[in-house]
Amino acid sequence: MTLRTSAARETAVFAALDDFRIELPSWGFAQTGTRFGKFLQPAAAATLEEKFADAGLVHSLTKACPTIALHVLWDLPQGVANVSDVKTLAAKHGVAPGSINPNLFQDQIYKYGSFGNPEAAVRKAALGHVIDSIAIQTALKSRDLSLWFADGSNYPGTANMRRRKTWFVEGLQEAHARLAPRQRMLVEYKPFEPAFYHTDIADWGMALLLAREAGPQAKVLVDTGHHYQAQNIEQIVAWLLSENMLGGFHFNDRRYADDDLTLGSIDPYQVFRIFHEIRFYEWETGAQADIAYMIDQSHNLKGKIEAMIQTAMAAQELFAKAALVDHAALADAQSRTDLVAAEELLRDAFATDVRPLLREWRRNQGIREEPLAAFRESGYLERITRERAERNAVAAGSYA
Ligand SMILES: [Mn+2]
Repeated sequence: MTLRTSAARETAVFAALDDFRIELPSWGFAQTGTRFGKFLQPAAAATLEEKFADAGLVHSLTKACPTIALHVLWDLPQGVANVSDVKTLAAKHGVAPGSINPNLFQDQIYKYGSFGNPEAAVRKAALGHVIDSIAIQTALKSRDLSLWFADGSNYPGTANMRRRKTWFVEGLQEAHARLAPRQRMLVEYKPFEPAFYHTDIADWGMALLLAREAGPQAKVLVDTGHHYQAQNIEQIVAWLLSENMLGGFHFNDRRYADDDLTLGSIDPYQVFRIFHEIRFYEWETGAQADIAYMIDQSHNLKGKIEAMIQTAMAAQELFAKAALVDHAALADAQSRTDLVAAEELLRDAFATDVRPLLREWRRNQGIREEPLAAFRESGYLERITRERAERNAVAAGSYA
């Protein structure tokens, strides 16, 4: 059984939704594709203003996405010189700058790695870019610096994995020393791709060790697409929570590898189980988990804005379902090892249709009950298609 009365369910879901925010990625609105090619969309955003406008629209329709993650190379190519543009756009479009993402994989110098590169000059250049990114983070009052490293190697014997670990510790410590007191540094892991023999930060254990070595403001970032098949992601979440080392998420779904599919499209129960572990931790400890929920998806086939609205709605639904678990009953069933009763508490919450409560919550926020329908009726897509189509037909550009 879930929480017993409908009043209790409504209170739990509304409180959960009031607190739940998920960050949009600027690159999710741009022309992106697979490593085989891109299918260009006439309405895709090419400028920073267009990314802010699209993100602002998603937030206005969902009231769940007040921030946008920025990618330094793609969004602030002139570094801190672009900060005033970002502030102007944020005010104009009603979305604040969120996490700052340095780019340590696209420049030619990173062919053999960034923080793990055997050449000291490249390691220094990579650190310089991270320090510049922290300056942007400070100027924009962003809380999180989000670090993902593509570093790795393709063939056995070609990289000194131990030396590279040491270089990573050195680089992360130097970057951490530049953080202001309230800023955080999030360390993301991924088992393979683009490197196919070894990756320097391949799993949560490596990310945890490096974050600990870096300093107290470094935490681990869990990208749901960055695990081997069958890995128990909610257990990783539970362990990181118990170590106070879970800093944030990059949400996406997948069927095979890092597929960047819409959150919950393949395995919604997986996302529910992650949210459940967070909420159960908070109930048991009385602590508020300090987690940045972020989306890391780029859609090659779906319309980009629609896919983001769908993602925000899926996240809200699954978070709301997790809020329906009766924690006291669960703790009791676990202590009595009543396996079926314990499992059924999760299954019942997951099976509950929370969409009527979500519609009511949206009415209370003064927005339309059905954000996807509201988007289709808004005429926004038709307008930006007219405005952007001609330019987008000729510009294939960089990744984002
Ligand atoms: Mn990611």
